[in-house]
Amino acid sequence: MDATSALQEQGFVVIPGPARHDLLANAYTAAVASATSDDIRIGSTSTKVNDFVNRGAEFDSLYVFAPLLEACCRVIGRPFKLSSLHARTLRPGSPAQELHVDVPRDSADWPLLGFILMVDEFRLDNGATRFVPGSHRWSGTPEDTISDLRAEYNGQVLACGPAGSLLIFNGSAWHGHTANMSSGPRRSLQGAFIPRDGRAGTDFAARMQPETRARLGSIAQHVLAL
Ligand SMILES: O=C(O)CCC(=O)C(=O)O
Repeated sequence: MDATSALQEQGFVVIPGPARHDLLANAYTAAVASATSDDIRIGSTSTKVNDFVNRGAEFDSLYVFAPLLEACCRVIGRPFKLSSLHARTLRPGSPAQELHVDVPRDSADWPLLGFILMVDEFRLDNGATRFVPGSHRWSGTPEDTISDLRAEYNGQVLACGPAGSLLIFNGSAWHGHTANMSSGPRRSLQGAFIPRDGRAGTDFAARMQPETRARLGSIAQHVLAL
């Protein structure tokens, strides 16, 4: 199945990403280490760092990557913008996340196109994201349907890939990270595009740094709604 059909039929696809993964991993480590506490959120399984638009040129190619923008055209189907771009390090030993959708259908932010750049390889043992294929077409949510949201779901598929791969998914697909049973972190860059009239998770115009603005091309400026 080609990538377009996979996204349409299964609700997710893994493709080669836009950047060299070794450069990406070094830049990720440096950017996370230099973030200030107001941009860091330490959750029960993961550590997140906000706003990777303003953390280095190494991340610029991600949110203007042509296959990603093409996927936005298909899934969102009207003018769109970037809503968020953050780092998520899933810590070793973390349990599986609950199955969920990213946005309810009655939200101004629907349809949502999500993406995850695998800074580390996503494997069966280190927390690869699981998906229920075809669930982006279902009207019910996991919360309405399942009693144990962390349990394995019949027919679920793990989105695995080598470091540098890009996972693109329909935000209505049922998904969540699996348990990280390995001894290492599972690092990723995660973001979402939403309809242009929706409310972005990050106000990129307000956060824009002069050195970022100076290097942005017209496509980047457009998707950031500057
Ligand atoms: O990190 C992952 O694999 C999935 C993250 C996710 O689904 C979320 O944060 O909503």
